[in-house]
Amino acid sequence: SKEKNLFITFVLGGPGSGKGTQCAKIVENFGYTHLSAGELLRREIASNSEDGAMLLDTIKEGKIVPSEVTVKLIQKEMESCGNCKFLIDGFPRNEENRIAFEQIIGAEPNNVLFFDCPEEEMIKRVLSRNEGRVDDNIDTIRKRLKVFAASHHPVIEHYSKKGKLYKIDAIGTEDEIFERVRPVFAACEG
Ligand code: UP5
Ligand code: MG
Repeated sequence: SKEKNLFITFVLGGPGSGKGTQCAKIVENFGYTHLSAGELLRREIASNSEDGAMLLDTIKEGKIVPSEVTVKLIQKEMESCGNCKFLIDGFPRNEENRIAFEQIIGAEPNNVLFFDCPEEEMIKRVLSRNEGRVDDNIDTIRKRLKVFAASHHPVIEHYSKKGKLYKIDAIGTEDEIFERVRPVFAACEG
């Protein structure tokens, strides 16, 4: 991966903070490849992989999957890239994830978005989503929020110190929020 011209953005924020929604808009406007770590894990479960039962159990409990599993799935997606501009959505979730990515991929993100959203709003959004996700029930949502609260600070702090963090107020309409996101990517063009 070192010889390739990689450009990586990590897209972070709690459950239902709008990561996937805003990634879709970034893809439309700026032509990135969107890799949702959660989607890659759900796809792995659906494909009846060896790890499937463990992954399903971990997701139902709102816990974080072993870093190696997630990073390998991300790595597989990154291998055959055309433009090599990636949005990595919902990863890294803790310091161990972050360090494993840097070691296995041999790269760091160029920038990091953090969608800052109050818990009540995240709960409301996830409960009103209707995609049949096994983790979109109030019990699992509470567990996801606890895990998020207990693990994201060191990651955010690390990238903040490096001057790579863009904290975005995630309250407002989808379009209002995208107008806060746009300048981060517009600055990378040209
Ligand atoms: N919505 C979006 N924007 C809105 C707005 N501005 N106003 C009102 N509504 C808005 O949005 C959520 C819902 O809100 C949608 O219905 C949307 O229309 C609406 P979405 O964009 O889907 O939010 P997102 O932040 O992507 O929420 P998601 O639930 O996907 O976040 P999670 O981080 O919880 O889920 P993820 O898929 O990343 O991970 C799932 C699980 O996989 C984790 O809990 C964990 O168990 C596991 N996992 C790992 O172990 N490791 C990883 O690296 C990644 C995942
Ligand atoms: Mg998502």
